[in-house]
Amino acid sequence: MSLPAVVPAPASIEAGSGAPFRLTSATSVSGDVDDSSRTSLSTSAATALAAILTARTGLTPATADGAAGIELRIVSGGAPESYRIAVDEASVTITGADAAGLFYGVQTLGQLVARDGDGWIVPAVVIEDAPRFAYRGVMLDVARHFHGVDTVKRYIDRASSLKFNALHLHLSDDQGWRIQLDARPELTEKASATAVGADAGGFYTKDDYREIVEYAASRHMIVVPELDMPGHTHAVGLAYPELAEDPVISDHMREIIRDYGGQEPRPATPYDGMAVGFSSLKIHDEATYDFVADVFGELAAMTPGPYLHFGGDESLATADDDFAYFVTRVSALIADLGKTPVAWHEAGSAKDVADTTVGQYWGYVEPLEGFAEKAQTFVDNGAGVILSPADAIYLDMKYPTGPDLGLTWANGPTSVQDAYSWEPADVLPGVGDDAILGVEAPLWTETIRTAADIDTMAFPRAAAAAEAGWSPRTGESDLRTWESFRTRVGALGPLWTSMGIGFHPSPEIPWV
Ligand code: TNX
Repeated sequence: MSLPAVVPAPASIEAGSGAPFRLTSATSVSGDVDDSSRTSLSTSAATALAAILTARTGLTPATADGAAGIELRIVSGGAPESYRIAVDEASVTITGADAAGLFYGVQTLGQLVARDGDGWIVPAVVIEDAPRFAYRGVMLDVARHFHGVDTVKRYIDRASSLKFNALHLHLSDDQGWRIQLDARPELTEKASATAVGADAGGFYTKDDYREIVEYAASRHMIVVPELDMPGHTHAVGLAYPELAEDPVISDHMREIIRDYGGQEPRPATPYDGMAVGFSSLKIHDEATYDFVADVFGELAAMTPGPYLHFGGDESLATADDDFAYFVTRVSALIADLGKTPVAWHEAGSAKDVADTTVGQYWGYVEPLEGFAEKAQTFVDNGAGVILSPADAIYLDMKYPTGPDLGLTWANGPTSVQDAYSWEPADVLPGVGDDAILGVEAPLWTETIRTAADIDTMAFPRAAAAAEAGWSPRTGESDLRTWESFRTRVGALGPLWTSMGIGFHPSPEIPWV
């Protein structure tokens, strides 16, 4: 008998021999959800369960005693975020080691629900599951194109259903500054109105940001806010011309302008093209560090999660020594705020980067020259790395067959199989599980304008990233093969459709 399809693949799954559990209008939900002392812990799971069952089946489970029930329990002691599901004819029991584990058990249950004639069943099964990595992220670039609170919430729903637990928001870039800060109101007043292609910009008010953080928390995701610097800062110069160097137009940039169109960046003029690497903050001006202290100080106070990301990628207009000086100072400043700095791997060229800084590797599955060495700095410091290999899980890469969206620079187009076929412990030489904090799938938005665009680019490829972050390593589970993955993802089609996910119906996947 074939196993039910679960994505990301669970640590262990065994089909039961008995009859399935039948979901009916009399099915009840009970357990820690009714225990008032635990309400805050378990409401997220009960709410998620009701949402999934209603979307998928139209049934509304009652939280009173019913005919046969789904029981939600938290029993502490297990690994963080772990859960167990046991299904037989009489009951469904989900036990989480913590509230997040219970929530993930509910997500798995949502995938198990299947049609049976006119009714709905959950096949008899026992699943024991826990994540491989503590950090499982998605990144959304809200700077190249702004995406409002509702779109971000939609993405949180979708990502948390795949057991992602971090939402990295790329809040600033050359094209715009997207977060209101009381200490520096000019940023959103003067540098948020535009986006790539002269599209409308936008920004989050402090209330918007709080709403996103709270919504994410209710789905067991932290928000990792990024203010990218010292490059990617043309927009800062619109608000504070005195902090910005004039744009540096390289040959590489002329190529990008030739390939993708757009204007050359000019001082004090909004930039709406797609080139990178032309802007820099002034490195040897104390006013720059006053600015950095203001923006990260306020962001730290607004952000309950442990991480503040300061970018550091593609600072091609900043001299190497200056870049190292800047990275050293800014990482120390963030550490002094009591937060864990995160930076793109280039920041590892600064050997004095604060030693708690986590590096985010965006090179290829097979690192090009020099990339692994930079990432190694964070490993040597004991802080570790987040893996975002661009040729596998950059969700903004074009599909080989698909909509006319996305870029191709990272060995693209990127198939679903490309997104799946890599093993985290095999990317950076000598960097194994204990130095890998986790996996993150970025979605840059130069060409991505709408919530529907996000769905198409992220699904199904985000599921491949989820599996790299959550599931047992390649070779340690029969489920961790491309053949298994494509079949399991295909089986999720009806659930995704019921959730309103406009996934790309890639011909690589045998959609049910
Ligand atoms: C590279 S790789 C970037 C972004 C672009 C992206 C487009 C990295 C850290 N930065 O600035 O948006 O490519 O794919």
